Amino acid sequence: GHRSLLVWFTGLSGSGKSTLVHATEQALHARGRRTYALDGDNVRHGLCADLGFSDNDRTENIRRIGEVANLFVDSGAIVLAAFISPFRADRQKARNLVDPGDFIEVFCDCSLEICEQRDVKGLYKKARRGEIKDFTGISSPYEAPIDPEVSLNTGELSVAECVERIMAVVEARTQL
Ligand code: GGZ
Repeated sequence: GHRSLLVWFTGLSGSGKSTLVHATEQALHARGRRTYALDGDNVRHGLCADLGFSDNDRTENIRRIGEVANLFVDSGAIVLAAFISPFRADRQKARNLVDPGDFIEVFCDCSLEICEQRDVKGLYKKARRGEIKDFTGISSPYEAPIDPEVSLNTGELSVAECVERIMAVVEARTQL
């Protein structure tokens, strides 16, 4: 079948969302599937350039991304979205935009300790020093998913293992 989907990656900064989106895209392309990836790089500089990281701005960020993602789903693509999306209610609204069964929530479950240890971009260090306010996990909340379709301990699993688990769910959903 050729079913379009919205695969929604949520987790802390540095939990592996973008890495997994790009690795999953490669796996989907290898199977001839059309994809579209949304992440901070193509959204926060344009569509959401007016938004910061207050609770209200994050909610509006996720609202816009959900709407855009839904348009790409309408176009027939498998959409992969990588955003912290810290609020359960906002993720639920994104889920409700697409047909039931067309939303796959992927929880990139990595402890704050590991994300902070890695600190790929040095943002946690800055947040601890008070140089970035409202930083997720430090001075802004993260509400973990309660019943995600896929939950990945990204601190322990390899990228390949994570992609395998995501692909299993995607394949099951698109082979109807
Ligand atoms: C969290 C922040 C912040 C604050 C800048 N809190 O690891 P990154 O750098 O590349 O990804 C993070 C990104 C988060 O943007 P999102 O659009 O995904 O957030 S949300 O879904 O909550 O709207 C991080 C960087 O932006 N960043 N300031 N205060 N992350």
